Amino acid sequence: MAKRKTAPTPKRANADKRTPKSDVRTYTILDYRLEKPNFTLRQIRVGEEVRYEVESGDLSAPVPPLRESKYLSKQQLIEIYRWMLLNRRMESALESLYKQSKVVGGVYFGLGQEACSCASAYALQKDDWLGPMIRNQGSVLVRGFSPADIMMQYMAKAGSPTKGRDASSHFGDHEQRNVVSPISTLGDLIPVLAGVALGARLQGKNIAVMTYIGDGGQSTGVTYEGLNFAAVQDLGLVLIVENNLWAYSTPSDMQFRVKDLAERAIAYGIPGVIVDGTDACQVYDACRIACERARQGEGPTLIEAKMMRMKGHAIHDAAEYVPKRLFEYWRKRDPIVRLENYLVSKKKWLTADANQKLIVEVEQQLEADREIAVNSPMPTPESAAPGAYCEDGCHEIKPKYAMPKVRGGKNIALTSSDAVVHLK
Ligand SMILES: Cc1ncc(C[n+]2csc(CCOP(=O)(O)OP(=O)(O)O)c2C)c(N)n1
Ligand SMILES: [Mg+2]
Repeated sequence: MAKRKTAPTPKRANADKRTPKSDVRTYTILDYRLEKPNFTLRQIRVGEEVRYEVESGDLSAPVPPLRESKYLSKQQLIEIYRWMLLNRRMESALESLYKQSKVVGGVYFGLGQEACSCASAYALQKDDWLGPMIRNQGSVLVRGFSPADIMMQYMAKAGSPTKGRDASSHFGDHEQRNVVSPISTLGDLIPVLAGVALGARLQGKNIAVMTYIGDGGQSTGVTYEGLNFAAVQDLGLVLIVENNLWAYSTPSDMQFRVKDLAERAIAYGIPGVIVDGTDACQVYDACRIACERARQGEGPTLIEAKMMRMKGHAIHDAAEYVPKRLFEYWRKRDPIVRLENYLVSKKKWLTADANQKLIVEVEQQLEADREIAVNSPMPTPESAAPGAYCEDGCHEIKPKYAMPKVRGGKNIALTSSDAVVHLK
């Protein structure tokens, strides 16, 4: 049989030119991890449904130890552990409240991400600012909101930080706690926090401003714009990229092509760091260094925290598309269990009794806060108007209760007398 002629391989433009050594650039991404899980997933279809299976990767790898913190004292690490416990117990209380139909709207969980939220916010100082997202209720607790505040918020109670105007985590505190309210549009908090750092700079001080973005949300254009702005202005932004492997039902390897999201830092010209997001010590140390850099006016840091979203996107999502074996793998890396073992068995910084006492105290605190939240009244209709634009009543907005202006898809023209906002 005649041999088929193969077409000559096209010559690559620069194939003959050796790259001179001086043109080779190398970059460093600091990686704090003591293990580097590397799973690939295969998409499968079951009828109409799309699911995933683990295709490769060692699911039986032993759980690594926690990395020793360079900075945390025994007392500080126990405090972080307590915040993480409070974070988790509060979210399970919220789940029960939801099942009792007491929650208005949905509930988002940070299960498996407590070390990332609590240990990062713990690295902030009083003058620094925080911009939490939905999975960061732990950060919000560390920053001084009580579990009652958060539970009232989810139940839209009158006593909640937004006085019942929002039914999830859109609340902040610009006066005392330096917390910017989360913005649902993913990525939008990043330029806002960069702006906070710029504002502080204009007032003569460099501060650390910390916010979070997911593996999905980091694909947005505004993430690039915000972080690039912070980079060129040397603003003290600490951006924690929460790579929890899923964005809704999209696995992270369908979201980006780079191996590690920390590599994105190279393109911004800023330091990039990888931490195991289930190891509170690693999270804290990386955040502490990033915050110090920020306060020195040295600019932003991108920290990629690798972990796993241990529930569905929100309470309505049973996460059927996630391979069960992946859940099992990460369950063994539960951030609270790992820290508990470290404190009790490895370091012996907590006796079994002291640990039990601490857990009981957290539960008692939570029960007391749950009572406050459940017993808080719902807001009155009249309370919707005051304080919408300012707290002190310097703008008067008269409530007007009437029929809706739009009915059956038909617009009813507004007249000037319909205007109900009176500004002084
Ligand atoms: C700009 C924008 N696009 C889409 C959405 C809808 N949305 C809300 S959460 C979410 C998934 C986010 O995934 P990820 O960023 O990985 O965060 P995670 O939920 O895993 O913490 C999407 C697509 C949104 N809020 N904003
Ligand atoms: Mg995600």
